[in-house]
This record gives sequence, structure tokens and C-alpha cells, in this order.
Amino acid sequence: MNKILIIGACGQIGTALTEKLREDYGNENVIASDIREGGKEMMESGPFEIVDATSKERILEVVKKHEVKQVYLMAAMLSATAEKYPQKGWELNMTSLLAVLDLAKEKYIDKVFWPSSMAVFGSTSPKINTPQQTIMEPTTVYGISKVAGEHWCNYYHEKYGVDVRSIRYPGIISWKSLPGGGTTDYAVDIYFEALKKGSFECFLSEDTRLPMMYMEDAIDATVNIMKANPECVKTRTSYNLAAISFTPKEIAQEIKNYIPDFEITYKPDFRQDIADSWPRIIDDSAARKDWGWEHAYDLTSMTKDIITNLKKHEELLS
Ligand code: VAH
Repeated sequence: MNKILIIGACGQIGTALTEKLREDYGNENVIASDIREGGKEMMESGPFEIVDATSKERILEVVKKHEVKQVYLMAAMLSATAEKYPQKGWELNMTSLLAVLDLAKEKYIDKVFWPSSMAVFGSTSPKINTPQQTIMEPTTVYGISKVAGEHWCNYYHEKYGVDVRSIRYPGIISWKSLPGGGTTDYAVDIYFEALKKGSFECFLSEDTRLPMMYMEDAIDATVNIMKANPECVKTRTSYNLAAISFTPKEIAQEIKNYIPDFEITYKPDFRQDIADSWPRIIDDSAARKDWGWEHAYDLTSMTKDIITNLKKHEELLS
């Protein structure tokens, strides 16, 4: 069995990805790692290693120890935090990627997944049905690091035959694992606040439409692109991926179907400029055509699933 290493396993996507890969491939075959230990379920369900994602030596040590053949590099500093710490954001996002790509080039590992983001697009990119290939002039450190990373992935594939696969995640929404430092994170926080307080102050304006995706769909896409036959993965920079696009006003309306007295107020902050530079609706037809991507959740079914699960897990609301 090709063992899998997840770097950044304790993050919002990493947590869900660890659970899914352990379910699919067996707990002992999926090594979770992060800069600090994770929650009880992660630590008790399979092997865990402390790994600094920027240390190629430490990653190689773990790859050798567990005979790892596939790496999912999920560690990154997201858009809002990277604007506060530009140098650290660039260093983490780039040094970690080049370390893992080099290990693949040196044949220590066979296959790499690396997440890009819709943040690669900027204000000069078409906002509606943003194409797979178009103008990409990001105005965030995070977006700049993701555009650079995409070209590094393509370079290592073309020049060294590295099998690296990537998707441009939109905003990801989950109830089990919380995000950190993202501009789209309002769409996670709103559910928790609605159930805890019945109200939410949104840091984006009510009509800020952004591409979003339920975590279940994001994990499904991640696992499927890694399972795809190499010849189906025609794009080796990164694939556009989309599911739903909504505004804070629209998600608040969905929540009111369950909490009629829920109130939302708007107090845009520095993240409004970031959101305004991103697409409204993304064209992901290439992913659908090349490796069969399709989403399962829309805003209504996602809201129902989140509210239902948060009510079942009241400990998450304390
Ligand atoms: C962020 N959730 O907000 C991430 C994502 C496109 C958004 O990359 O930074």
C-alpha cells in the first residue's frame, strides 16, 4: 500500500482530508503531520508526526520512516493572515512547495497534491465565469504565492516528470474543522454565531458574491483528482473548481429558514478589498471534462447539513 503523508493535517481542509483518506486507505497508511499536535480524533486514529512544512530534511525523515509515496501538502498561510505577515506567508507557502517538489524530483515520493486557490485571480481577471486560463494579476501575498506555486508545479512536471496535481479551491465551508485567516471564513463563522447568539456581524458587505464549496465536495475533488489517470490530468498548473456562489445576504436568508429571528449586520473591514479582487462565479468546465468533477451540495443542502450537524454536536457551540 502506498503510504500517504498529509502535511498541514490540522488545518481546516487537512483535518477533513485526514479523516477521509484514513477511511479510504486505512488509518495506519495515512500519516498526519503538522507543526503542532491535532485534536483527539486525529491523534488517536492513526500515525502522527510533528513536521515543519518548510523543512525538507524533516519531511524526508518522515517519508523514509513511514515509506511514504504520496504527499498532500495542505500547509499554507491564507489570504487575510498573509496580508499581515507577507514575508512569512510567502516563505511558508513557497518553501514548503519547493521542498516537496524536490523530494518528488529526487524520486523519494511518486505523487503530490498541492492546493491552489481562486485567489490567483485579481481585479483584472473576468469576474463572471472566470476561465481556466485568463489574466492572473493577484493583489494579495497569498494569491501571488499561489500563482507562483502553480507555475512551479507545471515546471517540475514538464522538466522532471513530477506527478503533481492541483486544484484552485474556492472558499471552503465546514462545520467539523474551523478555518483560520481566510477572507471566506465568514461563511463558516456565520453558522456558529447564528446558533450560539442568533446574530452575526459580517466583515464583508451584503452583496459580496464569492465562489464557495462545502467541505464534502472539496474533499471529493481532492481525492478524485489524485485517483485520476495521469493522462486525464491535462492541466498541471491548477484546475479551476467551483460549486456554489453566494452573498452574505443569501446565506443569511438560508439560515433564517431554520432560525427565523437570526439577524445579520455588516461591518466591512480590510478583507473587503481582498474579496472584491476575486471572481464572482468560476468556470470549472475543464475539471468536469478532464477528470469528471461534479459537486453535490448547493447552498440549501449545505445549510441543512451544517445546521443539522451543529445541533447534534452542541459541544462545538460552547
Ligand atoms: C482564503 N479560504 O479565504 C481561503 C481561500 C479563496 C479563498 O483560498 O484565503
